Amino acid sequence: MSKVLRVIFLVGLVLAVALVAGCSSYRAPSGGGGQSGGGTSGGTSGGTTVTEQNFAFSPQTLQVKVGDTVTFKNDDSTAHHVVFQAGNDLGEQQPGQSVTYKAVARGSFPYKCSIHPSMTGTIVVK
Ligand SMILES: [Cu+2]
Repeated sequence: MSKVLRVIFLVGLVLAVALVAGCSSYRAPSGGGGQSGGGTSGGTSGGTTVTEQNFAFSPQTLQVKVGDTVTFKNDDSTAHHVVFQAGNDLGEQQPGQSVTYKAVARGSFPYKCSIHPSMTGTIVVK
């Protein structure tokens, strides 16, 4: 009897957690409207720094060489979390924090912010 109650309680708990998680991941930056493309049209550039600002990566496409270290700098007032399509997870960055990504192989490496999926970018390694 009490075992059954405990199972019911646990199921309820799991559902509540799932609900909360679902709600919080639903929240998206819907402000603005006409912000498609970002500041630098096209947005391909050299250098080794990607700035996270206004819920966008700048430049959106960064070209580097094998062996370069790319720095992602969070210049926003909210946390971002860079995750590469290939699996590299750079972790969550609080405002003002930087993380680095080492370009070890040639290719095109798309990534996005796992908190704000509309934030996407690509590192092109030559
Ligand atoms: Cu983000």
